[in-house]
Amino acid sequence: MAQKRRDFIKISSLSAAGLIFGSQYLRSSVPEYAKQNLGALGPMSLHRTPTYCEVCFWKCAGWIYKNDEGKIQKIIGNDEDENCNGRLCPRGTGGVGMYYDEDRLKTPLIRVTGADGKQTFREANWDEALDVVAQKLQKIKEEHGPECTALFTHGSGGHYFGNLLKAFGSGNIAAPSYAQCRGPREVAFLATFGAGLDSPEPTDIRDTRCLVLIGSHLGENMHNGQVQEMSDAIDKGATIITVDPRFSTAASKSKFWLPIKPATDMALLLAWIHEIIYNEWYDKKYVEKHTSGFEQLKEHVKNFTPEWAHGITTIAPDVIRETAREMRNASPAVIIHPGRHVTWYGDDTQRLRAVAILNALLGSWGRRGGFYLPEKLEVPEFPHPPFPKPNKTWRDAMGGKYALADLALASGVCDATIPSPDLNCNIKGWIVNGTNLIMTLPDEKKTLEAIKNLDLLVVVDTMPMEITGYADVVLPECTYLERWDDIRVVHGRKPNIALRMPASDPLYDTKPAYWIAQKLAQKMGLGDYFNYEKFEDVLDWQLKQIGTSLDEMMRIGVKNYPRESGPLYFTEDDTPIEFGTNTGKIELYSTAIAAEGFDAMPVYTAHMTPPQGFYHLNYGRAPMHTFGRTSNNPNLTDLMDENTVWVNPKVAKEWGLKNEQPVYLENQDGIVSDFSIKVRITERIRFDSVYIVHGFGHANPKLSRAHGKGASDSQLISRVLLDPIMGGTGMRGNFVTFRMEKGSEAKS
Ligand SMILES: Nc1nc2c(c(=O)[nH]1)N[C@H]1C(S)=C(S)[C@@H](COP(=O)(O)OP(=O)(O)OC[C@H]3O[C@@H](n4cnc5c(=O)[nH]c(N)nc54)[C@H](O)[C@@H]3O)O[C@H]1N2
Ligand SMILES: Nc1nc2c(c(=O)[nH]1)N[C@H]1C(S)=C(S)[C@@H](COP(=O)(O)OP(=O)(O)OC[C@H]3O[C@@H](n4cnc5c(=O)[nH]c(N)nc54)[C@H](O)[C@@H]3O)O[C@H]1N2
Ligand code: SF4
Ligand SMILES: [Mo]
Repeated sequence: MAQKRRDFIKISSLSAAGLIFGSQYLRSSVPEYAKQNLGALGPMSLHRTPTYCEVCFWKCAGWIYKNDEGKIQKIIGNDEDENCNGRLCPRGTGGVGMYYDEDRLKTPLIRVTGADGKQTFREANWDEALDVVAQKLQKIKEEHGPECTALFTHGSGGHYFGNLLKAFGSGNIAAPSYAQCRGPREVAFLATFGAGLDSPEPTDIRDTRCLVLIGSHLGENMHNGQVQEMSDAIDKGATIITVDPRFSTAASKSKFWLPIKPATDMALLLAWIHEIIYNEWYDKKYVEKHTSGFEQLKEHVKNFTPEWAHGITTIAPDVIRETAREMRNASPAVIIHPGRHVTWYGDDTQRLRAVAILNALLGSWGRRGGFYLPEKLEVPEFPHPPFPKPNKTWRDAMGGKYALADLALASGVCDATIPSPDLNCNIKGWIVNGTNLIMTLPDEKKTLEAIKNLDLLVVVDTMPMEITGYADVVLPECTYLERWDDIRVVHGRKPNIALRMPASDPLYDTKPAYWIAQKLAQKMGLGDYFNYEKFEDVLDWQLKQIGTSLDEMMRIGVKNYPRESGPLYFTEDDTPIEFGTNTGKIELYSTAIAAEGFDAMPVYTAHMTPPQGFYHLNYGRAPMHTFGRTSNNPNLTDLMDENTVWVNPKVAKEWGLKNEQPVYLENQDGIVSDFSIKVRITERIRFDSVYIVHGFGHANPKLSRAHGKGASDSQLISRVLLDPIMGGTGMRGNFVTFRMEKGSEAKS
C-alpha cells in the first residue's frame, strides 16, 4: 500500500515542524532577541554563504542567509547536495540557535579549584590558556612520554587536534561514535564483505522494494537523505518491516511491525536465515558465485526454525515465515538495514554479522535497491612533515584483545587512563573536542575515575556541558556558522565535496578549532605541521588539486564529480569480483573472526531479563534533537524541551501512574536519576520496557534551558555488556524501576 510522503512526515512526532520548512516554522523557531529583522525575511533580500551542517554528522550542505544588516537569519539546504537534496531536517534548520544561544562558552577558562565537576573557573585570554595547555602537555611528555596523551573527538575539529597529537607522538585518537555507536557493524561488514559501511551508509533505499529495520528508528533518527529516500520508497510501494519492541515512527509506516522481546533479535535473524536457506529462497547464482562457507552456514542454522525463535522472541512463526518471504520476493532489491547505534547487548558484532549474512544470501550487496557501491574523492592532505611513530598506543593496554577493531575505542582509552596492574599504559592528558564524555560513555563512575587520574583535561566545546565542569582548561570554539573547516568529502552515489565558510565573525572571544590547534602547535614547537598563514590558503591549495578553487566553491557550495570507479552496482558479467576478505569472497563463515578465537558464524546467547518490578531501559532519538548537544538550543527547545518516560498502560496501572506525573528512575545498581521525568502512558511501548529519549537531564546549571529537564539515560547505564570481538560497549542491559520521590523506596 503506497503511503504519501506527507503522511510519513505527519506521523513523526515533529508534526509541528515538518520536514519542509516554510517561513512560518522559521519565524516560530527564531529566538525573540533575533526577531527584529524578520520583516525582511525572504531569500531575495538575504545574502548567503555556503556551509555544511554540524548539528549531526550526516553533514548536509546548505546556505546560511543573512539580512541587509549582516545578521544570520536562516539556513536552508543546498539543492546540489545528495545528503539533503535541498532540505534540512528540523535540527539543521535550528542550527541558527547554536549561534544565538546566550549560554555559549564565551572566553577561555582556567580552573580555580579541584576537578570536581563544578564550573569554577576564572576567565583567561587565549595566550595564557594555551600556554597552560602547552606547558602541561610538555610536562606529561617529559614525565611519561607523549604517547600518554589522548584525544576524544566528534566532529570537524578532530582532524586538527588529531594532527596535533600525532605530531606530538600519540596515536590515541578516539571517538565515541565508534565503540559506543557503529563499531560492531563496521567490523561485521568488514568481516563479511571486506568493506565497512561508513557514513552515509550506501543503502540504496530510494530503489528498494523491501526495507527491514531492526531497531533503526528512521523518522526519529533523522539522518536526512535516508529519511527522504524512505518516504520515496514508501510512496513507490516498498514493503517496510520494522522489528522494534516500541511502536516507532517507522513501525507506524510499516506493513509488518514485529514487537520483539528486547535483546532477542539474534534468534529472529537466525530463523530468517534458516527459512531463506531451507526454502531455497536465497539468490543461488549470487551465493554460488560470490560467497564462501554456505554449506557450513546451512548446517549451522539447521535447528533455528521459526518455532524455535518464537519461544525466544515472542514473534509468531507464521510472521517470521511471511516476512522472510517478503524479503525473498523483493530480492535483490531488499535491505536488511545495518542500523547505526548498534552497541546493544555485547554480542553486537555477531548480530550484525547475521544482518550481513542475510543481505548476502538475498544478493543485495552491490545491487540496485540493496547496497550501492559508493565512491569518494581523494583530497590530498596539506603538506606537512611525516608524523613520528608513537612508542605505544591504547592497543598495547588491551592485552591483545579487540584486534578486529578498526578504529580506537573511546572506552578503551578511558580504561587505559585508570592505573591497573593489567594495563601497561597510563594516559595522563586528554584533549576532549566536541564530545560530552559524561553523557556519552556508559558507566559514568568509570569515566570520573579516569578523569581523577589525569594531569591535564582540556575541553574544546561551544557550550558549557557536563564535561567542561571537570576541565582544567576550557577552550571555547566558535560555532560552525562562524568558521572555515575542512572540505566535506562524502562517499556517495557520486563523489562530492562541500565547503563550509564563516557567515559571521566569531561572537565573543571564541575561535575555530583549526586556529586553536595551530596556535598550540606553535607553542609546542610543532608549528611545521600547521605551516600556513590562513586556513583559506589550505582550502584553496586542496581545492586546486581537485580541479576547483576556493572562489568557485564559495559560489556553489557543493560540487559533484562524475564516477570513475565504474557502475553503481555489480554488473552481471563473468569477471570475478575480489572482496576484501581473507578468501576474496563474501564470507558467510568468517575466517577473520574465527582466527581471533570467536564463533565464525553467529550464535544465539540469552540475555538477562529484568527482575520483578524493573523494566528494560530503552532509549533512542527525537527528530528535533541531536544527543545532548541541542538540548539547550533556543530554537529546538521550542519544539521539545524535556524527555518523557514511555510507560505501557498495564505497567502504569500496576504502579498507579498518571500521565505527566513526575517520577524518578532507579536502575539495577541503585542509581537514581538526578532529576524527575514525566510519565507518558502509551501502548507504543512493551510492558517489559520503558523508553526515554537520550540527551536530556543535563546537570550543568549553566545550561539555562536544559538544566534539570528530564532524565539522563546515560546516568542510568552503569552496566556495560562488552563486545568481546571489538570492544563495543553494549548499553541496553540496564533495567529501571520507578521512585515517586527522590529519597523514597521503590515500590512494586
Ligand atoms: N534526530 C536525531 N537523529 C539522529 C541522531 C540524533 O541524535 N537525533 N543521532 C544519529 C546517530 S549518531 C545515530 S548512531 C543514529 C541512531 O539511530 P539508530 O541506529 O536508528 O538507533 P538504535 O539505537 O539502533 O535504535 C533505537 C531503536 O531501537 C529500539 N530498540 C531498543 N531495544 C531493542 C531491541 O532489543 N531490539 C530491537 N529490534 N530494537 C530495539 C528502540 O525502541 C528504538 O526505536 O541516529 C542518528 N540520527
Ligand atoms: N547513554 C547514551 N550514550 C550514548 C548514546 C545514547 O543514545 N545513549 N549514543 C551513542 C552514539 S550513537 C554516539 S554517536 C555518541 C555521540 O556522542 P557525542 O558526539 O559525544 O555527543 P554529545 O554528547 O552531543 O556531545 C557533543 C558535544 O559537542 C559539543 N559541540 C557541538 N558543536 C560543537 C562544535 O562545533 N565544536 C566543538 N568543539 N564542540 C561542539 C556539544 O556542546 C557537546 O558538548 O554517543 C553515544 N553514547
Ligand atoms: S540530518 Fe539534520 S542535523 Fe544532521 S546534518 Fe542534516 S540537517 Fe544537519
Ligand atoms: Mo551514533
